[in-house]
Amino acid sequence: MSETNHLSAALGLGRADRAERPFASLADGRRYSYGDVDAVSARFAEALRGLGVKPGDRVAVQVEKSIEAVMLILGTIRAGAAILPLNTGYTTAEIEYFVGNAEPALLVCDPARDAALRPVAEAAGARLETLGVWRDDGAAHGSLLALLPETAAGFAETPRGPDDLAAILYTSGTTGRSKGAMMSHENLASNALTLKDYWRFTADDVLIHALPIFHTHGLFVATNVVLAAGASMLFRERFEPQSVLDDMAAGATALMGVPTFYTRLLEEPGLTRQAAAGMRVFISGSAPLLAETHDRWHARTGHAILERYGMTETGMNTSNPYDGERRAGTVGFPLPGVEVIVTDPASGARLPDGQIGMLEVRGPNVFSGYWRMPEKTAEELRANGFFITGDLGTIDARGYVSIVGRSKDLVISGGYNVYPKEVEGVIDALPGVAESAVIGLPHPDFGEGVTAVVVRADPALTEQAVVAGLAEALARFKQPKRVFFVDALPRNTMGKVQKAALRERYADTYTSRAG
Ligand code: MCA
Ligand code: AMP
Repeated sequence: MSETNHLSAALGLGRADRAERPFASLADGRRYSYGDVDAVSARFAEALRGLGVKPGDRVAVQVEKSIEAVMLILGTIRAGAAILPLNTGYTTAEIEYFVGNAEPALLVCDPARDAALRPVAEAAGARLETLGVWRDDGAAHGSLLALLPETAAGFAETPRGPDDLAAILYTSGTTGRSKGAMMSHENLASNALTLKDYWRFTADDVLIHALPIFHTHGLFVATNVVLAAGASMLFRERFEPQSVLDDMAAGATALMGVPTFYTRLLEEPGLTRQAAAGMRVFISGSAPLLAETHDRWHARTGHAILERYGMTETGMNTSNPYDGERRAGTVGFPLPGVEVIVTDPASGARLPDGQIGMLEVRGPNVFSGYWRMPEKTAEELRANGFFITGDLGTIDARGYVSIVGRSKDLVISGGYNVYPKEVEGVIDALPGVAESAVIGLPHPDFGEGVTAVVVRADPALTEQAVVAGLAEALARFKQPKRVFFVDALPRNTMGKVQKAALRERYADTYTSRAG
């Protein structure tokens, strides 16, 4: 039995020697030191214990981004439970599935969602608490803050070993329902420490944190790298280009973002070489960064964006180098300790460098399986430890990995994954729809725009009616930006819908219009 809490120790929580150092600075003027992080997250851990949350239990959280939410997440880890973060865009129907599947001991939501989610929690046998913010400007505090003990003096973390469950992250699938990727303490700890070193984060760094904290990028990359380095962050509730420019002027050294951050910043006249002069590194991931964006950024700021590649199931796999050439259109080298190979998608046989095939990854970052879905786990995680990513790529003679496509039917919109199969299922169930195909089309802002092509059973069905019909079932970012009607979907001789033909036909839907 482990004596320490593995992830907490890797992130340096409870380390007395840095208690005075700054951790987070908020837009409303509040500041948190590392001593505050230790004290407040310990109080959250004690509150969870008081609510009966036991080691190994799941704590599901759907709350707006706040520093209180960060403390709750850290407190969950320190109490030995597993965190289950949920996108704030998910509808009640979507949450119902996750909570039913993961059976958390506790569901924490925004005060405004209490009425909608209480029946969901009750049906799953979970307790429900609400989490607001600590400000006294009329903002709701919620029930959980009132349960925190005044202090957590003498707090002892629940010991957890490297293989113990730290988090469950749901990712949709190309078939069937969403799968909960089980991340261990070592998965998260190893990745945070590796990235801190690879990207040279130190206690002097100041990260602009403008990503959501319910996915890997904002939580296990951005926040954990800051913690592991003892660095600090300018913690922003959402991404706003002007606020990023202000933060760059106010002493920030690093930014992590999805490509949409960079394309939106490029629209700002204030983005200049001078504005970026204090910055050490700009990092991009979660979706492909166009080489054109990389080049424009370099020309405007003098900085080469550092692109990396990851997945929910694996954390980060590859990264362009800190020193050395950051090659546009590539995702760099396998991270230390991570193996990346290219295999024949049909046979699984390893392919020589230079050929295009399935990217497979193995390392301490790779998850242990999908929650209660052993068959799905066996389909994607080989017995030899390699995870079949569903991304098609190649490795060049110098070792740079490039992603050239996906074998999985997936759309990535503004860094959020949307699985066409899930959207098609909901559209097909609408009255007046015969069948549908959902595709991703080039989109100037989101990279890919979710688009539906529908065959009507009722000729009077409108685009507005289709989108309105999805509101209860699907988060906004999954809903099609446009719906087109056709008499029949193009199919090949096997009867399979030819999505490539549809993508070609509607290719300039978003790019030919302004914005
Ligand atoms: C917002 N909308 C979107 C998206 N975001 N639609 C499609 N895709 C999106 N990503 C909708 C809004 O609901 C709104 O709809 C309309 O688009 C305009 O919203 P806007 O105010 O422009 O959006 P925003 O709030 O500024 O958000 C855009 C964003 C955000 C900043 C790019 O989507 C974002 O923070 N994305 C980051 C996602 C992320 O962290 N991914 C990492 C996953 P309407 O007005 O019609 O209601 S982790 C991962 O992928 C792996 C592990 C990895 O490698 O990192
Ligand atoms: P998620 O399921 O949200 O973890 O998304 C993971 C997927 O995002 C990967 O399988 C890739 O398809 C994609 N992805 C992440 N980073 C990059 C990148 N730098 N370039 C291209 N695709 C990426």
